[in-house]
This record gives sequence, structure tokens and C-alpha cells, in this order.
Amino acid sequence: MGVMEDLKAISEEAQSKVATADSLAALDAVRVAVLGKKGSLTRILRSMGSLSPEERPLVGKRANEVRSAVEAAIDGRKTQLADAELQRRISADAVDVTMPGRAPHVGTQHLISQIVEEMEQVFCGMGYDVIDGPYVETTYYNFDALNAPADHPSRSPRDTFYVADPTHPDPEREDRAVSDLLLRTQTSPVQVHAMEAGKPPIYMISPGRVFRPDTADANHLPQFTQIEGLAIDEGLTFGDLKGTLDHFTRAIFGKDRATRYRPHFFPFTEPSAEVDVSCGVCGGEGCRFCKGTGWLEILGCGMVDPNVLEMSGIDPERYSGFAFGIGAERVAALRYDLPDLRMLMAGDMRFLAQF
Ligand code: 2NM
Repeated sequence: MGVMEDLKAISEEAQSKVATADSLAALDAVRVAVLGKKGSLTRILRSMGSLSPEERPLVGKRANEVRSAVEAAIDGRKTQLADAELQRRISADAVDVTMPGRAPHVGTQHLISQIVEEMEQVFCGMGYDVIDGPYVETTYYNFDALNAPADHPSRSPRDTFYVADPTHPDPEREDRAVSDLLLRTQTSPVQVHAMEAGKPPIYMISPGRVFRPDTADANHLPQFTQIEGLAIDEGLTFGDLKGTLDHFTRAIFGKDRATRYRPHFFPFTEPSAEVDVSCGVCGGEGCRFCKGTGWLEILGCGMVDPNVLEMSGIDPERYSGFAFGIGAERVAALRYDLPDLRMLMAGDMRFLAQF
């Protein structure tokens, strides 16, 4: 076989190996086998001395062509492999921007906040303002201004949380400061502030947290949420109270529910009443839910005592008014038949997420 045929065979074999090489290492092996020191093409170039002077330039030219072609093929294949690797990485690392995202956890308002807001809406609809005030009050605003006698049992530390007041240490006792400061036991102090601050007409509600030293059990919480209301104007009567609270009760419990006003006593109102709503389970027939009575107690109310108006600078000869108080936790318990008020404080999402 002649040298030219050898060159042709070397070229063809190299081209085919390059075309199927699947790595840079395989390509380099082809380069070494053809162009390396002991490569097939190098061997031919080295043996050129034994060729005739006519053959030599032709073989030399052809050998250079083969070298260039093999080098070009290797470079081309290298580019192909690099492209393929890049494509592989692009698809492996791809982010699918059309994929649905991980749904963020969306919380809900606490049941008590929902009920408070609902009640605020009912009263705002009747033109009432929503006003809040501090948790820490003085005995004057929590008791005296509300006509509570000096010896009223609700003033005792068994029924009221007193706040130590370092600026007024009690000279009689060093073990516990009997303080003028307390955690409000009702939101009425907010209404006293409103009466002192503004002239009638006053139509307001004061929702908020109140505090009493009760041990938490199924029916008691040491802190709970009260919505108190106050209306003061010329000529307000018990009829206005009843119309207002009947509207409120039906808005919160349903328009088919009846109400009942039972005489009661509160120091700050006269006359006073407790309001019952007809049982939603039996419709008033009497059942286990209403303990056979057909009625559920929901709020306290009354005509503001003239003493209370007078103490806060409102002329009881000109103005009259009514007031009421309702517990949001009790409304929640009645509406959803909650077995235990502590569920409202425990923070268990299995319970809270139902509302
Ligand atoms: C109640 C029941 C009856 C009440 C009275 C007043 C104020 F400030 F006008 F005197 N505020 N809230 C009141 C009246 C509260 O809660 C059961």
C-alpha cells in the first residue's frame, strides 16, 4: 500500500473516531494516536526521507491537509461536546416559573376579635362611636365614679387585681401595696372618661379586655373581653334601651330570636335588667342547652343612675341615658356551643382555624 493510501486511511479512521468520541479524554486520545510523538501521522512525516524527490512534496502537502482536517474535526467535536454539556446543565438546573408556588399559611382573625368587630358594626350602624381606654385604671374611674359603695365586695383584692404603685407606698402594710391603681374589671371607666370629656349627646361603645382574679375553668377566664355601651341624650327612656338592645340581639343571634328583660341590680344603673335571648336550640321550649328554661342570659343593662351622670359633670335634670355590658366570650360560647372558655385562650390552631 502506498503512503497516500496510508494517509487516506489515517484520515478516515481519525474522522470516524472523532465523530463518535463522547468526552474530551476520548478526543485527546485520538489526537495523541494521530498527531502525537508516536502518532500515525507523525510516523509518516518522519519517514518522508525515504521517499523520492517527486513524491515528497505531494505527500508532505497531503499530510499537512490530513493534520489540519483532524485538528479541525477535533476542535469541532470539542465545541459540540461543550454545547451538549451546557444544554444538559441548563435543563437540569432549570426553574419552572410556571409551577404553582408553595401556598403561604394564611391566618384568620381570632374568634373573639371577629365577634367584637361584628358588634362594633351593629352599633356603628346606629351611629355609635367606638372608644377604647387603658387597662390600668384608678379606683375612682373603675368604682367610685360608677356609684360603687366604698365597701362594695367587688373592690376587694379577691375580685380586683391591684397594681403595686411605687409612688404611693401603703404606710400600713409593707408586704403588699394597697394601691389606687388596678386592672379594670369592666370597660365602664372608658365611658366615665367620655362623659367627663364631652357633652351629650354621647353614643359610644367601649370594647376591650377586662381582668378579674378568677381561676380559669370551663366558665371563667381571668381576662375576658367586654363590650359596654353608653347612650346619653335628652329624653332617652327604657324604651330606647329596649329598642336598641333588641336590634343588637337580633343582629347578633338572628331575627327570629326573642328577648326577655329581668329586673336586676347594678350600682351604676337604676332601673337595671338582665337580658335573656330565647334558646336557639329548642326555640324556647326548654332543652339541655338552656337547662330547661328556654332562655340564655346574654347581657346586663339599665338606665344610668343620676349620681353617675352628676359625678361626671352631666346634668341629670336635662339628660338621661342607658348603658349595657356584654361579654364577647359568652357570646362565642352560646353561638358555637363551646364546652370550655379556655379553648379561646389556648391557641390551638385545630380549634381556631374553624372560625
Ligand atoms: C353593665 C350592665 C349595666 C354600664 C354602666 C356604665 C356607665 F358608665 F354608664 F355607668 N357603663 N356600663 C353597665 C350597665 C354595664 O355590664 C354588665
